[in-house]
Amino acid sequence: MSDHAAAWDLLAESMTNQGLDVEAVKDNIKNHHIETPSWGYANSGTRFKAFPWSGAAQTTREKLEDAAMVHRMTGIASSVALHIPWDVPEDNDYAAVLQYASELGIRIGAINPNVFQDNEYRLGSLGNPDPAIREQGLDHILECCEIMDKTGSDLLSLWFADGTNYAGQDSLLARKRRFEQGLEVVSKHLPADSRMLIEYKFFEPAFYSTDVPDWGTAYAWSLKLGDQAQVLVDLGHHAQAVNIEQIVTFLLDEGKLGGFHFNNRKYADDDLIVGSVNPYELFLIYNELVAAEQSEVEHIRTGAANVAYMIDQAHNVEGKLAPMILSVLNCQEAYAKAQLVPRTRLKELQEEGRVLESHHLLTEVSRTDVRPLLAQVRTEMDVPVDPIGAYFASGYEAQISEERGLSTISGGYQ
Ligand code: PSV
Ligand code: MN
Repeated sequence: MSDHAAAWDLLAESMTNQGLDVEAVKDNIKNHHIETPSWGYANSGTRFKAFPWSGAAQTTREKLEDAAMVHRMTGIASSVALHIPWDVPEDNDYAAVLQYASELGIRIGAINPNVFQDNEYRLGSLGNPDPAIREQGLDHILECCEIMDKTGSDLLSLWFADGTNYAGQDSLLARKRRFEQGLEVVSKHLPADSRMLIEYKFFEPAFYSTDVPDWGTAYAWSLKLGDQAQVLVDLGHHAQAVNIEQIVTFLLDEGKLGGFHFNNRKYADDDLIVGSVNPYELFLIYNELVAAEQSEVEHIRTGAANVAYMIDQAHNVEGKLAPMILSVLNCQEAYAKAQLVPRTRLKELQEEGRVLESHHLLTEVSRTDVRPLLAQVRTEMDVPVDPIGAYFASGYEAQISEERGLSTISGGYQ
């Protein structure tokens, strides 16, 4: 018996002894999909320097090929988010993009408008004091709604760089109202059965005020805008020490958690590999999500089933595909651990006010070595047991490096 099989037998036995349905746990892990971002496969950098990476994708076709490779290695990354205009195809031929994605065995996920990189947006997009610039931003977002139709996407991810740098620069009230007007127009143009996810960020690039600074603002607007509007939680967009899992739970109960942009950070919006700095926080977030999936309350279960799990990272010095694969795997590992939480026992301890024991129960689960479980799941899914090792052994990195070479073209962020 291989080491993996022996370790799996032991773990499966202990899971059964704890009353867990082993087959259901494996099925849940197999069905937990993580979307990757097209911009994560291209060159990117900081405001100091974008170091070119040999083989980094330069075209949308190449980004799709890379996303498909990540999917082949992991089996759970079958969709890729597009960023417009970075991913506008030649002759606007979205049918060709769709066709190529389907040949590669993947599909198009969220559509991300870009209302922050044109010179006109110096003072913002939907919050801009100039109505003509607001119109320009709005037109672009409405065009993205059409692109959703053309690509079969049911998610519009909205992130705004809008804000002000100096007190007195603009009226905070006027900016709030301009945003509300713009977002309302967007909500009326959404394709049927699609959702708009409002992303918040408390700082940067504006330094004095940010127009969508926090989940409260995104939540308040999504309430006003109706059922198709929800909140997008990007892990890098909070002040230090903010309890993200608590935000997640609140939004789930209110039916307003639309999705995630996973990444990790040490100081700010650093775009690091998911779980690389704080895997415990990632586990705690997943613990709330899995609790919601298993909730007795129907609307919480439905809301949890519709959460869009996406990665938002632009890797600058560590390569492109391997860190993306690692991020997907780290999400999967946190999800797997959260499946193992004995929820009935935890609830009993909580209700009896047994603080130390409830905390200890949760932390013990977070320390479980789920690698034999994941190895078993991957074997059953017919994907590599060691996806990172398999990626390096596949020759793909050398192949794209040779075919694509070293380019200074950035797929988005410079
Ligand atoms: C900028 O902070 C950002 O990383 C946001 O998180 C967006 O989601 C992403 O860029 C794509 O525009
Ligand atoms: Mn984001």
